[in-house]
Amino acid sequence: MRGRAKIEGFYGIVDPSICRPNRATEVAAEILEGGCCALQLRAKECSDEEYLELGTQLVKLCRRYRVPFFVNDRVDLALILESDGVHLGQDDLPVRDARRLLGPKPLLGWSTHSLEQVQAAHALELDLIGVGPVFPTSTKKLTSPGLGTHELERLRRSAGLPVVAIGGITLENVKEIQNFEGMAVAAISSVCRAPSPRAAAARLNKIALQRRHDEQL
Ligand code: 3NM
Repeated sequence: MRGRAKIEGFYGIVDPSICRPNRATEVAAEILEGGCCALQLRAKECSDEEYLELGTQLVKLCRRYRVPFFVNDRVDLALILESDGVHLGQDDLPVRDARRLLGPKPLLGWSTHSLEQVQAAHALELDLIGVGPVFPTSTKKLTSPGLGTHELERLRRSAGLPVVAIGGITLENVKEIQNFEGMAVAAISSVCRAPSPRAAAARLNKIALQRRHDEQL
């Protein structure tokens, strides 16, 4: 398998617009305590200044837990924050250009939504891909109503890179995903809005780690 990232278990994403007001740092700390293989800041509604302020807090927390910190979409903010990785969407800077700006070190992820896009990822210098939405979600505007777990499995098998399954994943439906080999699971609303983000992250992390080898719980 290509890619330098060890992405298994829960991939935490903190979105301040989904967390209760001014609770994003607290939610990030809880996710790190609960357990995750990476933490991403996704803050499309923040100003750049707000993003950098919050990002600085999250970088510090991630360093303490030795968990890689990812910036969503923005290579410029990633360079300023010296993040461990950047996650790009299909409409962001092309992967090759992002890599040229970032240099060789930072990990690079790319969102994919179809087999065609997963196959296109084979030719790119990536460390991981997102695959989704697995289930319907209102957190991100997407044309697909959800790939479903069978299609997710088909894309996981053809990825050749660590995969982060994303989109509408909850503590209940995560169990419908059969095989987590080389795959982590990401969730925004079901963790950021949980009564205890710590407990929600810990549970998702445990399920994803236990199911890496086709184990059935
Ligand atoms: N990317 P929630 S779905 C950020 O399919 C994101 O690439 C997706 O949020 C993709 O866990 C999504 O609240 C939203 O559904 C995930």
